[in-house]
Amino acid sequence: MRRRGRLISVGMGLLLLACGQVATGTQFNNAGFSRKMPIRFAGYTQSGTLTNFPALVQFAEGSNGFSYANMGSPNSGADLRFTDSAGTNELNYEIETWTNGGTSYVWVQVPQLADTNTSIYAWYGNAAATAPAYTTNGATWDGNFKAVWHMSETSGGVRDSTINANHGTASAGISQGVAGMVGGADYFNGSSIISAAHSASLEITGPWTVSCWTYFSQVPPPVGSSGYSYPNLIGKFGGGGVNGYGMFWYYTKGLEAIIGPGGAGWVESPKVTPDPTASVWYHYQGVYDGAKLRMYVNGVEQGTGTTSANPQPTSPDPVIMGRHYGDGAAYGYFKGSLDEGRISNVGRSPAWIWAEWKNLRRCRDCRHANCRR
Ligand SMILES: [Ca+2]
Repeated sequence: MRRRGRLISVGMGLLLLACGQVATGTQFNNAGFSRKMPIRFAGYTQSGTLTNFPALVQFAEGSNGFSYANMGSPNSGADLRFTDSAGTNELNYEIETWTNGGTSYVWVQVPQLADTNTSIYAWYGNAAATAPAYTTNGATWDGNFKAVWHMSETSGGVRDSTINANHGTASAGISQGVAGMVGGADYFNGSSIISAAHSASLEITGPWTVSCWTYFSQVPPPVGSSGYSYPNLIGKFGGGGVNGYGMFWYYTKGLEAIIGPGGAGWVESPKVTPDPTASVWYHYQGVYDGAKLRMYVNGVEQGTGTTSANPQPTSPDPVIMGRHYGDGAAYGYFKGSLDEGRISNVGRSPAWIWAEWKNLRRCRDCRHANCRR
């Protein structure tokens, strides 16, 4: 039982964003949790409520009264819990990286991100608490997410955090765990790829959104033996390359979102303008809402979209990151780093796209949880 008077509230008014159907978690029992910290998403200035939005929350020693020493499991974060602003509805979360004494990155499923007053609570300080199943079973990512690759591994596979288990395989030449936007990222050396095998969950033949943070080491990307370069950032193409969806560097044109509607050539979004600057992180989102194909850079739409048709099936071809659909040696590879790759089977709203960019951008700029910018 919780002893009255023992619960300590720490941190006031964190300005993080700073860093369908609403998911309903279990009723939270705060017995045994000695700390309670409010987190306010004051940076969300768009109109429109975002449902089940996975928000990045940072924890850092000394920020807003937070100390790892006050946790029951400071080495793992196993006693971390989140609730809605009422303190009753427990929220799904996933730890991307946890560093006792350093900065830790946690994705929290916020039921409704509505305005600058949206807030949640973090709870901790319970040595008896163990990590709930939802922290590792994909529950933080609702059914619209078909793949989420955090790319923080330092070796082995590239894990998909969703329930779909679309795990990626890194070829030789991928350096895992390099500096990224959130925790680690993957570096592509100009002759390497990450691929994720075909699955039913990735066979999208309607609206979609593909996103990633991208750091080009070379612009335009290095050419292949043909003298051209056409590497995917993230793309799933099949049918000889004329079916599918993704974001792609189209030689002489630049970075675009592309749909293969089958047989009639690709449909291309307006290109990214201007071309990216090398050695800078950008957030790219390719979005098809069932009518128009659009490209966003750092939350801003490029042009006004292109009328498109649905992507056609790509089975049995995989998702490919970093290379042309069929032949990297001839048509080139991406050289640089990718972080936080995502595929969804909905066309995300402009407010959602903006919030995904702003949330990470602000966390990266702040580097600590009590940033006031
Ligand atoms: Ca990452």
